Amino acid sequence: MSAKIVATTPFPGQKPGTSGLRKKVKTFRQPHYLENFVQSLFDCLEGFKGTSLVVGGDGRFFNREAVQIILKMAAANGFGRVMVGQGGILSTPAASCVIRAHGAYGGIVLSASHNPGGPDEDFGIKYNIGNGGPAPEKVTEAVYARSRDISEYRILDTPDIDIDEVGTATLGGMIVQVIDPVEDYAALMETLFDFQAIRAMFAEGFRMRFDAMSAVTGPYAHAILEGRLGAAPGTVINGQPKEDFGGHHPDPNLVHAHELVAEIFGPDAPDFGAASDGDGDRNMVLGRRFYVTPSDSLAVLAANATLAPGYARGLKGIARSMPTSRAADRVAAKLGIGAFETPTGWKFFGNLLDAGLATLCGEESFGTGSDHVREKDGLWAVLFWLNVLAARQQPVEAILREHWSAYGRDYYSRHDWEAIETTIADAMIADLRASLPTLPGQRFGAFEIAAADDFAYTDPVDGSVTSRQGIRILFACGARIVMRLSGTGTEGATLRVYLERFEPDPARHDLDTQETLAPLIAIADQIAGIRRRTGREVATVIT
Ligand code: VG1
Ligand code: CO
Repeated sequence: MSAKIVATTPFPGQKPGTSGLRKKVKTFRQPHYLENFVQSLFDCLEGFKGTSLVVGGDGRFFNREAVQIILKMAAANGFGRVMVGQGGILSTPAASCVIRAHGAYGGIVLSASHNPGGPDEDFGIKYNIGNGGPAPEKVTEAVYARSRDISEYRILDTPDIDIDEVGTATLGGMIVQVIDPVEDYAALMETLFDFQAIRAMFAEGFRMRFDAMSAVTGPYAHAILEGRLGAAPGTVINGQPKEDFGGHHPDPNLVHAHELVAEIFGPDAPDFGAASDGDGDRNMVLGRRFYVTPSDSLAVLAANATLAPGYARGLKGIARSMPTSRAADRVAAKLGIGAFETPTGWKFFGNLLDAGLATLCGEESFGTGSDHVREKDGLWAVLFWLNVLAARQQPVEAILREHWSAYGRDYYSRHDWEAIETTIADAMIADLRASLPTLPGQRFGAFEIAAADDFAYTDPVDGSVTSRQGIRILFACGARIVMRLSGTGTEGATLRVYLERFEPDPARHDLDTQETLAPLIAIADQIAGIRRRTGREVATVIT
């Protein structure tokens, strides 16, 4: 068994986005394509000979083939050991957990997250560093640069290895350890949350539904919710990972998690509902006939954090991505702890977590997490909510209403305009940027623009600056519009419009969200010319 050196030519356009490299499966299956990326990555890493690498993915189509390629390339490049999830499965947060628990050099996660899977759909690959978090920009930029002048890669010339049985084998000089993908993760969760109280709540008849969306969290949810916590069998739906996610978008929002949403807003609704995305790092949380916005979820968990044993000593700080509503900031202010505003993408939280500046982090895009790993973590958020519910013995809705009474409510919505022609989207953002100086002072009915900018972030730990992270339009009344282009789409461009309006008065906490935000929706359209430029009338997805 010998390492083969294969001559190759670079592929253009392998630029990784906010979460690694995402392309159509067809693109990934071109000869040498995946290999080029993996070799470019290994070429940019130093001192990994003999160390461990963690590998796993969300189980989507091409996951298994990709795992085999990576195993053979890791062996040919000199890794000492690869820890791979059984069947090639590891959720993103579990991969982060395994990297940290075993002191691995880093990890490769195969996923395109919420993007659909299947032979004609999406695939993705991302690299996580030794702290368990997504590779920082300087690494992804280096990999991209390397992929543009790569001329050869190393791979072992050997048959595929069995990854379906837990155990250890060798591949060339490298050890392949097939691990239970749930074990380390479940053990970590038990240290953070009051499993006994949650178990008692289920025993008393508390009902929940968890929609794994035929993606990676199925095995985790079955083992933890129905197994360790004793939730009734059937609590987990769509719990079997499928290569095409059953033909759905594994995106836990009101649009895509329709089966769960129908039940939670239906006649015999359970007490609590939740869903997770393709790779298990996102979460949607629902009470009986009640939707919790991700921004509110972060704020409520922060305000109630000390109810969970893992956070009983309090929080160091709270970080949120820029487009996330400012609900969490008010909790941080009340707790007297730091509040951080970062660009979209979990990698920007890494330094804050490592430096002990923040404990909880969240994104409006259904991502919540903490310093227990270095990724957002869907099931963690669900368990955190269960812990809060078990401790407070109140319905989700009552908890939210009390929270709004104490802190005010942020009406919030995101409108996604998907698959816009790239040239149109780019021109729209360029024109918006150019118009920024003219915006302050402009009036639209009762709404006057107080400030407008293109968000730039200076990392408080390493001083690095990330600019052009989204157009922010702030109104004198405190309302806000944010517009930015998605970095994770695989088809054309996606414009994301984030709308937000603060309402301190509890007598006005029962309004319809879209109606309340309607003036802002109209202003965003007027300023950016969305309908005129796209020729469309409504956003593709509204959450
Ligand atoms: C989206 C979300 C962002 C998230 C990113 C990765 O990015 O808006 O908040 O961090 O997806 O999420 P964008 O650039 O398309 O807006 V995922 O679940 O990879 O897991
Ligand atoms: Co995800």
